[in-house]
Amino acid sequence: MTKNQKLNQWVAEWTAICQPDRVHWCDGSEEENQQILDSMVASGMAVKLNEEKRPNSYYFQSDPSDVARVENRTFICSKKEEDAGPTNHWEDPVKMKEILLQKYTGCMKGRTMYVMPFSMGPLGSKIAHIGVQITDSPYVVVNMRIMTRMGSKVLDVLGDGDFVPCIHSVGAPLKPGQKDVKWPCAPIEEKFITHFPETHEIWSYGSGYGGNALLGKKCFALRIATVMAREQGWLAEHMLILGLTNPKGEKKYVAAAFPSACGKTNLAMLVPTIPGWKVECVGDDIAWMKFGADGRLYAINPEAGFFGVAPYTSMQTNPNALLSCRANTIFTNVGLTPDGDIWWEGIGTDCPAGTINWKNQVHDPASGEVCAHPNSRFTAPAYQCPAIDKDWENPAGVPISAILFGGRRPSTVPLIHEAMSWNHGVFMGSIVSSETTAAVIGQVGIVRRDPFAMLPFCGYNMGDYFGHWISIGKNAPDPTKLPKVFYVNWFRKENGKFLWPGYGDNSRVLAYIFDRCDGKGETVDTVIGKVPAPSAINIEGLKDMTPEKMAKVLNVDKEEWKKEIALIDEHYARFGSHLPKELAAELQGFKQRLGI
Ligand code: SAT
Ligand code: MN
Repeated sequence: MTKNQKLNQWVAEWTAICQPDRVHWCDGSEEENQQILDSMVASGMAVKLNEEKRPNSYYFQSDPSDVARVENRTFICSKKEEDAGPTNHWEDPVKMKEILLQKYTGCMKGRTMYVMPFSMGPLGSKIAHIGVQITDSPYVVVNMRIMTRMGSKVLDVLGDGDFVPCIHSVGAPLKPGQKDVKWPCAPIEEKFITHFPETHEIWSYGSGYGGNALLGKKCFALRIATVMAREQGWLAEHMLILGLTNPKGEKKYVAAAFPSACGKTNLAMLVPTIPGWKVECVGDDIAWMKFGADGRLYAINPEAGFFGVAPYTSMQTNPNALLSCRANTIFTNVGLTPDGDIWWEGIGTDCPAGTINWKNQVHDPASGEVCAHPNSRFTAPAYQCPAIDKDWENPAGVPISAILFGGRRPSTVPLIHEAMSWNHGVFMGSIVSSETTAAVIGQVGIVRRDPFAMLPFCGYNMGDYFGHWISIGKNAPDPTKLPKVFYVNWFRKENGKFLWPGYGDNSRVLAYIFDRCDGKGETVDTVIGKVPAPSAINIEGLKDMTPEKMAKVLNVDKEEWKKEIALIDEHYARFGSHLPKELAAELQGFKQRLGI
């Protein structure tokens, strides 16, 4: 119980609906966390990992049907369908609440209802916002404690203020005496991840998986926050934030949007291969940005941890991520070794004999099956990252000099190009496209439009969201201080092989971006924007790279882009009258440059 009447009332109301056996208000303490973990180990939900190898860390296997976000079960329930727009699934809010209230009735029988007050963003920051999640999943509680600032401290900051109410149940009530399963959840067609943008509410049912169940993350910090940001004139984005320091010790911050499982965590904490440069991490998934008193755009990371993709994270590809999960980490759907540690494909060592796979069977490397699910995850506290930026919890945020968009594109899109203006940058963001990954249930490897990497994360009409980005440029206190906008593609291929080495060598591209923000770095104008002059990107010491190969990496082929135009036309047509006229003009200008 708190002094906040609205909160007490809300909890009482939902207790009556869900009918849990117990209600537990989370204080966020060490002791509470340990108790919950111990009880999960006792019930067989969790395995405690070897204390010497992986201190205070735990292992979980999900139900095979509950391994990723479920976009076709994710709904934006605005009063009018048009306000959800063509890219979201819509349902009438009254009808959806009717359906869900039936499901929620008695849904926590036999379980504990946890009440978790949490802050997205440093406690008390002006850019931060508070939510309260109720859940019947102890797994969700221990994850939320890593991913957000969670517990009693939040209630002190909340006072009698307003919060975003987040309701979550795994949708698996227990009958008297019924034994629980390892990972309770509802069948896929009974999962609902729903958002009510007009009332800033989140109702999630039937899934225990990260993006569906840790409601501070995608549901609040993106879908509901995009709505709040539009109302209040700021930006809630699917972006990493990194600090970049050059050999002279000068520092700039960069924000970058890529779809899920396209390497945001790797870029956010990369170890540069070029001497003298340093990358530090502010966040790896979400950025909230507001203008500061000096007219610059400032970003905070609303999260407090990393919910990262495990496979192919190694001391070679991302040592800082691997070191972030050396202790105090939760692992989900990776492999479990006989000595009580974790293993996944691409971790950099051979799989120890007798390792258990994510489906709880002894892994047989000869079977062709993977040991860790491709979307298996680690949940690690951000402060454990050796490359964490000293200002990652600065309540004022960090000033952003450049914004990057990108995706996985095997062809057409060069390593990097630069927008000619803010509106052109918005155009670039609006046409982001990428091959799909295992982060969402569905087919992997098909190219789809994923504007601003926000396709599954925008809480209102995507056309209006484009308009909001245009208006940020228009209303900027000082347009000369707006970040520069770039589009990158690490994934261009020739004969099925990547042309660019990626990972730490992406620092070469970051160094070029740094120079461009200072008005340096030689460029060439092309139909899609400015690309680096042939020698503007430092390829010194890069094995297997030649000027000829570099030319392919940077090539802008007009014929390929003409083919792309048909796809952009189709994409834009979906937004009808919600497409901002500024973007229609950008597309028109692009066509003219292509001579069509
Ligand atoms: O949505 S999750 O946070 O579970 C992972 C992702 O898609 O980025
Ligand atoms: Mn993400």
